[in-house]
This record gives sequence, C-alpha cells and structure tokens, in this order.
Amino acid sequence: FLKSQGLDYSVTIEDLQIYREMDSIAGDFPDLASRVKIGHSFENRSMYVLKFSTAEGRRRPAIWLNAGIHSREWISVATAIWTARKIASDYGKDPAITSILEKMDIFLLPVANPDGYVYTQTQNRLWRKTRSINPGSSCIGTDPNRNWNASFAGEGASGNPCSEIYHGPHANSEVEVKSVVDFIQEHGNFKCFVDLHSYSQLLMYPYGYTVKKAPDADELDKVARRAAKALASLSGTTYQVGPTCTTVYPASGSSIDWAYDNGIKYAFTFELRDTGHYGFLLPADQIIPTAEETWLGLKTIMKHVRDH
Ligand code: ING
Ligand code: ZN
Repeated sequence: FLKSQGLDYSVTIEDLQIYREMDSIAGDFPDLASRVKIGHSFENRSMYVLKFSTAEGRRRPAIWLNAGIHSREWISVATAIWTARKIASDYGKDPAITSILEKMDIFLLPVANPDGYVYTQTQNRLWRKTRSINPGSSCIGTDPNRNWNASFAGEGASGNPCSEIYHGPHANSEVEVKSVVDFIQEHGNFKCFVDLHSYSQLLMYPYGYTVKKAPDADELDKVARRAAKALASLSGTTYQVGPTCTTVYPASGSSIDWAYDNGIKYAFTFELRDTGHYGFLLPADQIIPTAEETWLGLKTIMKHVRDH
C-alpha cells in the first residue's frame, strides 16, 4: 500500500542470502556467536559481523577477519562464511581454536562491500569497487582497498573516478570503510587484522605504500611463512610470502597498512586461489578445498597472536 502511494518505508534492504547463514550460525551456537550490525553501505544494506566470544561483556584482545572488500573476489566471501561455521563448530573440540577463544574474541565481516557484491550477482560479475556516486563523473565507485587512512592517495592508487583503483575523494569517504574503522577504533583492543582477497596465492604483510621495511617485518615474515606452510600441508597449494609492495605491487590506502599503522601489529592479506587459470571465476568445487587449507593458515596466525 505504501509503495502504491509512492511512499517506500520498507526499512533496510536485506537481500543477501549470506546474512541468513550468519543468523543461522548465531542461532546454532547462541553461547558463542552473535550477529552485530556495524553500519550500512552506500545503498543502505546492513554491514554485519559475526562476533565469537566466550566472555560476556569484556573487551578482550580481538581478531578481525575481513572478506569481500572487492566484490568480484567471491572465494573470499565463501571462505569467510565457511570459516565462521568452522570456528563455531570446532570450539570445544579443536584445542587450538578453543584456546584462542578462551583468550580472544573474533570478529568476522564476510561481506565488506555488500553493494558491490550484489552488483556482481545481478549486473557485472567482475565489479571490484563500491557503488558510491562520484559527483561530476559518470563513473561509479571507489576502490575500498585504497580508501583507508594510510598514505592516502599515494603510490598505487588513482585520482580518476573511472579507475579500478580510484582512492575516493578523501580517506574513509566510503561508508563501508568508515564503518569498520569506527568499530575497530571504538573497540580499541584489536591485535590482528586479516583481509581475504583473490586471486594469486599470496600471503602478504605491510607495507603496500612504501618499499620501506615495516618495524615488525621479520616477525610477520616468519609467521606468514609458517602459515603458508600449514596451508600447503593439506593439499600442496603453494603461496608466496612477502610485503605487499614488493610481492604484488605498490598500493596506498589499504586496510592492512591502516591496521598496522594504528597499532594492530598482526596485519595480513591473503590472496586466495588460484594463480590465474580461473582467476576470479574460481569454480564452486574449489570453495571447500580453498576454505579448508586457508583455515590452517589462519589458525597458525591466530595461535601466534594468542601467544604474543
Ligand atoms: N589485490 C590487492 C589490491 O587491493 C593488495 C593487493 C593487498 C594491495 C594488500 C594492498 C594491500 O589490489 C587484489 N586482488 O585486490
Ligand atoms: Zn582484492
């Protein structure tokens, strides 16, 4: 009726199936998992995280797992939601994840760019950016992995709104990025930030905005190498390890550089399968194998964070 009157009071658009799976996980593990809204997207979709915590109310040291910041990188989203159920179902069974959750909370954001994600499902499978409007340009979107306040608008980002690596008008201009930044700063006790991308089979740490070595590069390199080894132990998938800038390419304004420069020492980016044969269009039968091997890498990192 309201619609027929030209009035649309229908609240938030909740058109992501994955949000139902998040609800389902929270429902299946009510003592461990809850769905938390951290904000909304440019097109007003909710931004939901799953919070895993065994301590009511206390602000424990925490781990941030991020996925889907680039919408076409579907395997990152699929891996994240598989990981969410894995965390919940292995708690109390796998001593590693159990001990991690006795000490720390885990926050998992499986769809960091919901507008882009829906757009890749309905309009253009290879869309990367957000869907925000750029005043004065007919081109849409900002690269949400160039929009963080870490050497913003520096090397490896573009000022052209039509570019795939457009950094946006200012740092945190994208509400999706701002929502994460606000949540993490308000929380104040994050120790680890992992961003899942695809593809190339790389495990990287800061910096992307400079070739200068990060103060903790030696430790991060060691952890990343151990994680890559654990990942490979499942079925032989090999990852290259190194700082972003020299391992893939220079890139300013990225999530992990922001995290690192804001006191979150354990900052890593995974570029998941494959190395280019299917690229972004990784077949569905590789979802579970990718998630399973990535889990071994993630656990290696989280165990190190637990002990340091
Ligand atoms: N690759 C990443 C990108 O944003 C990256 C590489 C990782 C840059 C970490 C900066 C920091 O371009 C993909 N495939 O998106
Ligand atoms: Zn990406």
